[in-house]
Amino acid sequence: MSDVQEREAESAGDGRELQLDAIVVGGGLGGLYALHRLRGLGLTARVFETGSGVGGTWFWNRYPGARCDVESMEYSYAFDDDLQQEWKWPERYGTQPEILRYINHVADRFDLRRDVILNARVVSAVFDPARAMWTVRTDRGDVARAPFCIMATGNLSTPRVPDFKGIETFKGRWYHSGLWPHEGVDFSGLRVGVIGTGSSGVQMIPLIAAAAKHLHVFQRTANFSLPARNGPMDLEIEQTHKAEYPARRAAAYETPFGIAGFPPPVKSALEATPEERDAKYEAKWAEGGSISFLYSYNDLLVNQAANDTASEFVRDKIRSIVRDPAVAELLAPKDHPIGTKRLCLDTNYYETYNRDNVTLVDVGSSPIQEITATGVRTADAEYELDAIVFATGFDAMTGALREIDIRVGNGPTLAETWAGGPVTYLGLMVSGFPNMFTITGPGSPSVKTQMIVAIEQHMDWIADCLAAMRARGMRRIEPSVEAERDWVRHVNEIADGTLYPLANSWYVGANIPGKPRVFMPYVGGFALYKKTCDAVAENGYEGFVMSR
Ligand code: N01
Repeated sequence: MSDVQEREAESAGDGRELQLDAIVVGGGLGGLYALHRLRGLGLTARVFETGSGVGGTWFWNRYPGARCDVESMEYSYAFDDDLQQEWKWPERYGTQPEILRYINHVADRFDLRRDVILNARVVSAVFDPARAMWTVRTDRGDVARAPFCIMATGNLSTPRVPDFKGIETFKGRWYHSGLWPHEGVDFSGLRVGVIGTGSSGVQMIPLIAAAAKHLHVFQRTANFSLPARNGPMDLEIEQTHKAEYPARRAAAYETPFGIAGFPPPVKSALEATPEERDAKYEAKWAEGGSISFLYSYNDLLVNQAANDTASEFVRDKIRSIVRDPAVAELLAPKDHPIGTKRLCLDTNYYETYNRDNVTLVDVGSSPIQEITATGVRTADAEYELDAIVFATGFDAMTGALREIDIRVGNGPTLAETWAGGPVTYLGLMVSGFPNMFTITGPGSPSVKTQMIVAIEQHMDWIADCLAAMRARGMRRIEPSVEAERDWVRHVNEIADGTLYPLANSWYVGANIPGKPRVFMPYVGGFALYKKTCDAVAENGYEGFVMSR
């Protein structure tokens, strides 16, 4: 495959037809690293990206307050030591503009842009079994062919606005957190409604409240949020971290979530006295961050009684911050154990409900009936608004892949194959879809880790696999049905041993009406997962079928 020459042939539509060694779908952190690794193997590749710039999640999510919930010193590529030594992060947690600047820097520094085709949404990917060749088409007419296709389509890249009646009649402006206007939005003097209180809502609500004339927050389900304790980068922490970077990155591979520096807890929450527990939770609350808090004890995510102690601690914090007891009670989550939905990190989220210009509307008990010309109508009231923000989330983990017409010959699409929920082997490949890799696909740790660690581990594995195939003269690879079935069973068994499935989260697709309820990420821990992937490779790609 390495000697396949790139050629630009007759254009189809407005686009170009390309013959490549590999096609990458998505120009975010995953797609850019894929391109870098493919080039390193001497392969020709192109990245197709819907956006007008690189960056994926960080290109689209420009809402006020958008910021990473993993600390800056961790949330970056590890593959180049000069890069990680030279880049300076100004704050403990990176803002969206800062992270986007970093990604653009990487694109320039490694000369990636010349192989990224922007403004090109991939609409289909069809594999010709006779030629062992993928043909990928975009919405603007590009056609690219390559033996390998790498889906770097992201886990939270398909924004979803609920199917509210009357939305087209609204006379004001409306926005989705994941499709934010590049020029920003000026909310000053406006009556604004935010629908949704997940990570996006929790981050934007304090800032919109500060700008708007009045803010109504429409909450269907309360979410747990912890203080981020953001601030300027501590220079001593930065220097120490940089001095230890290679060791820390290696150590991250030995952790459950891909971040070093959190000693695993050895004690059950139920073995501690109430005073001990309170002191520990209090210290973690003061320190900020979600991993540290959930790592207070070793059973918070597997034992309901243990979890109750942490959940109740945070509920009490909410009650102590929010002055109106009725509002505090509405904000205190009671329907899921803490940590089983993605834990939010905030700056002044609960404090915001003490402002005179903020009203919490419980749309759990009185659901939104319709969007009207002038605002939102719930079962028992009407709210006049000038602007509505949908912080209503994404068709997570499978949405972007299901939207592409992916098929082999005239066979069923990937969406049809996954009608009952995603099935993969290691979250890396799908049986029946040869030579298609998914970066951080469902069934891999993905969203339960530091995403960039997961991306690098996946793409390193894929690059090694492609090199091994080349060395053996193999042209085709896919998982066996048995290996895939066993992996899916294993992913489910591990999830069932935790409290995660108890929550109506996007991890199980609960936010998308009609989506099958399947727990999608692998929660056995990143370290164990990586060892499994490595062992599979060492054993001659056990569970995969290769052919010439
Ligand atoms: O989306 P969400 P998100 N009527 O799905 C509500 C990552 N992220 O964009 O819980 C009324 O979490 C829904 O209510 P309910 C992070 O992994 C990271 O906030 O389904 N409400 C919920 O409150 C995160 O988890 C960062 O009852 C409706 C909200 O909308 C993931 O992205 C920042 C509704 C959606 O919450 C997604 O977060 C931002 C309806 N019909 C995002 N439909 C950081 O790094 C939905 N909702 C910090």
